[in-house]
Amino acid sequence: MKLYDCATAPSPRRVRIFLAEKGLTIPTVQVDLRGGEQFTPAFRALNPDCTVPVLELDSGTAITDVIAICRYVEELHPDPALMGRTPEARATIECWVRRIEWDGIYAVQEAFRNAAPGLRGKALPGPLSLEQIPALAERGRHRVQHFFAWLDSRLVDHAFVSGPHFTIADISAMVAVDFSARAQLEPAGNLRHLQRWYGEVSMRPSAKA
Ligand SMILES: N[C@@H](CCC(=O)N[C@@H](CS)C(=O)NCC(=O)O)C(=O)O
Repeated sequence: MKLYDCATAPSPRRVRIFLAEKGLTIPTVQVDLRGGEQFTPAFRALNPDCTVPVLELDSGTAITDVIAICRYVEELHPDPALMGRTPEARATIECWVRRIEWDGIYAVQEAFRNAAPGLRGKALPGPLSLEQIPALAERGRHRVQHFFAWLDSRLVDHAFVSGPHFTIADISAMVAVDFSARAQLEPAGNLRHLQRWYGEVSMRPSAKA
């Protein structure tokens, strides 16, 4: 197995944290996204979407999605469970993760990629050359604040996003919060439940991954 990674990118970090929580290390190849290595013919042959992370299996199969990679690893190494042990837990954790992706990670991405000077003509990850749309950056900023308010309310009476246990939902939400700092959109200090949770999850050794 080989993990195609980029140390500075949020999506592969979700996988790195997941692996660290499992106590696993996988040989890693760094892909220089700033230098455009994701667009080389060799990388396109592996992943035509030109994104990381990619988990390349010994069979040659390439898994090109964060959650699909985590699912594969969870099935091979069920402990500690990070994606739920029961059908109910698995389904609800998946709901939280999708919500965090749509309303959190993609909202930060919308705000960041439509405004960062270095991403002109690259408003979305992937092979398409798309121009930035300032109104989308503005919309993204608004959506991120809505997401943080929701996350804060979710954490009022839950230790972690999905309940009493740390899961992939916490990994995803923490990465969304850290990603928001790149767009100067960090959650406000008065979101105290979010801040309590963030202080705890970001102190876990895996957060350094
Ligand atoms: N489908 C992927 C998308 C991952 C993604 O967006 N990766 C970004 C890094 S965070 C990327 O590779 N960007 C390449 C680029 O911007 O050209 C997933 O969620 O696993």
